[in-house]
Amino acid sequence: MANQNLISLEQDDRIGAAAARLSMDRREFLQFCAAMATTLGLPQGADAAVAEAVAAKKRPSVIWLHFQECTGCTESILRAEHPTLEKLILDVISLDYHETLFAAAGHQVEAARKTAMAENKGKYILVVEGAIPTRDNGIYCKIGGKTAIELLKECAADAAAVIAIGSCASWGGMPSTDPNPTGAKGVDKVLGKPVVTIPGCPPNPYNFLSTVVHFLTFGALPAVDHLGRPKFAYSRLIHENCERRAHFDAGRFAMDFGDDGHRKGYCLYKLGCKGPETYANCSVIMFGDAGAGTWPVACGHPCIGCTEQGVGFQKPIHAVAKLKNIEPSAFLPRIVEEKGVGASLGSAAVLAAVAGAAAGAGAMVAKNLGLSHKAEQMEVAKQSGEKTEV
Ligand code: FSX
Ligand code: SF4
Ligand code: F3S
Repeated sequence: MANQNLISLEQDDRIGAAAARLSMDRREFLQFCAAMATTLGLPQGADAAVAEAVAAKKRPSVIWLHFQECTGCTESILRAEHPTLEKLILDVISLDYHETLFAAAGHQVEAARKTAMAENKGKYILVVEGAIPTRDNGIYCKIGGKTAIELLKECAADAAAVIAIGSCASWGGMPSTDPNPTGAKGVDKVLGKPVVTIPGCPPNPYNFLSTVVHFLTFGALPAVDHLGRPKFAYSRLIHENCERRAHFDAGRFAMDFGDDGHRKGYCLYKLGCKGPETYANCSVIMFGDAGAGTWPVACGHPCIGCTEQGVGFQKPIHAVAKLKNIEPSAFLPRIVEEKGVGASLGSAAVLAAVAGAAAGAGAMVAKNLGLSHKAEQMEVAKQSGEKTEV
């Protein structure tokens, strides 16, 4: 059923202004906010609050630190293929310190950080990208003459909230892989208190945006699990929503890269897929939003568990995963779906919102599921008008 509150906002001037800023029309903007509310698992009616919060342009100040990492977190946000995602992120926050994006350098940049911290004392969001080297008093990463440990503690002291973005900042990630020569640790270990973590190497930018939008709308970060991960994004195993799950259940596995099963899109479990022990929403909202259902498993590569502490960068890529629990698939795929036309994240999420479905279910409906090679060939042939044998 249509949400009257949201629809009544369509004529609101603030909505018009926000939509114009983002090069969307009003309806697209409202649909996107509805999708965001759905992804966050908010109750019906909260979509209007999300739209108003984004349109209000309160723009919390964000100080973004970089430590031991590859800058992939930043890249994944800036290279988001959805035409509005990176715009939205840069529109909803005021990015007052970010080493990769700053044109200035040296003392000017340090001054900008200190000014932003002083002017927004107690109100800014501290985003940390990268692990913190702790061995030998942290000398393995220094910025502006300070160790990562010193800088992190200084910036966290007056922050309203701390978000560890990426697996490195969340739990050490790749730099902490054995033998961990620099003593790389996650932000929570160095600060000695829990923080919100958005793991992934790199993390999905949509999860970061949704977390910030939640903060904007409610003045608080979203509910998290025992590892600080927002529940809206990390409460399900990848395996529960995987498009290849029907093959897993039926015992159809790719045994080798390029073999018949691999070509047919069979389950990648026996090639080392860590989906059964990795909590993340990649299989629901996909990744990279390149418009064709892109995420590791859809591309034919097993999930390496990049979000999951103790799995990503720890277990050998092709070792088989531990089956954490065997829940029934959260989504039962249709037998024949058109393959290769996955919806963009925005449109898929909008579908979910419009259908009033559970978060992300729209994305699953919109993309291609458990399709056998033969069925796919038949579908393609049907569309091109060829006759096919059944
Ligand atoms: Fe890189 Fe970020 Fe991986 Fe780490 O993402 S993509 S190494 S999680 O901190 O830059
Ligand atoms: Fe998907 Fe991997 Fe699970 Fe197979 S093992 S269904 S490829 S998540
Ligand atoms: Fe990472 Fe696996 Fe998702 S490798 S991006 S958690 S599918």
